[in-house]
Amino acid sequence: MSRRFVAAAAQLGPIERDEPRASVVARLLALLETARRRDVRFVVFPELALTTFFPRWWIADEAELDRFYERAMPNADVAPLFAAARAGGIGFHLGYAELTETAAGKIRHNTAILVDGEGRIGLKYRKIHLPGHREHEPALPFQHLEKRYFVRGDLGFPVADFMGGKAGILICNDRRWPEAFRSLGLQGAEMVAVGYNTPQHYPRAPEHDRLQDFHNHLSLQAGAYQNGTYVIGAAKAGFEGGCELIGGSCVVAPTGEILAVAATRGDELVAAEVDLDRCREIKANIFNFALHRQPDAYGLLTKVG
Ligand code: CDT
Repeated sequence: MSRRFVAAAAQLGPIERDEPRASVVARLLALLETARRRDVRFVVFPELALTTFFPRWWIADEAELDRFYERAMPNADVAPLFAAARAGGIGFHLGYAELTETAAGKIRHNTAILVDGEGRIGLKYRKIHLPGHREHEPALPFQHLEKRYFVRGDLGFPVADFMGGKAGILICNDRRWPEAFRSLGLQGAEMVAVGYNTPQHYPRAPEHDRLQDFHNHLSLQAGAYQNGTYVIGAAKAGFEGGCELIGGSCVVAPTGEILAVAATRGDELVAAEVDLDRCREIKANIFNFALHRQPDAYGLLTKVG
């Protein structure tokens, strides 16, 4: 498989709380069709791409909460997406809420997968850095209940052989943590898919509202450069459920340069050519880990407590 191809972030505009899966999947299919016409081989959909960003609400009714989760992947709702991707030979990344029934009860994860051009799931990741809070905080203009609605991912930070190279996944808040990117970089990641839902307004530090787009690109660009990897960041954007989400979906080169960036906060395909061999420019030079890293001096990084 050629290591040179066009990759894209498939940014999504708002998904409202009652928007049916069929309608969301139709939007994903429209973006995939645009990708096919533009000869894109890999498409990154956002975090929790099948539903609204439901952690912004306190949901006391368990049946209502369960509605936002997938119990199997693929399933009947997303089958058309898998079929279209297979027909077009297009790989994709998809974020979704995952519910697993066990003898001990329900386990909930914020999950994302890579699916290859033949419709096979090649990698699964469960979000490790879950931001926000566990309890209802009615004084806030909106909630961020990821700590309540998900448990920490239990799959580590895996990479997989994918699209002729090595690929990994981070989910939203993970991108702000250099350790998460470095965990993928240490395994040779050449392409990292990052879906995100990031509010423009941060109620605990509103003075940072104006910096949200900057911090997004700062994190994605630093992660790309410091690990010599392409990064494809895909936002859920716009006014969703009364909350404004940033856009800025982009494709970042291993040099840290943004190759393409969204111009809207709606459904938009943001595409750029990727040449995985360009990762060597960084991996063999300034961030040649074998030559220059000093892990025995980094003990503090993994010290617990
Ligand atoms: N989805 C997600 O992880 N969003 C967070 C918001 C942080 S504010 C609680 C982010 O890091 O973008």
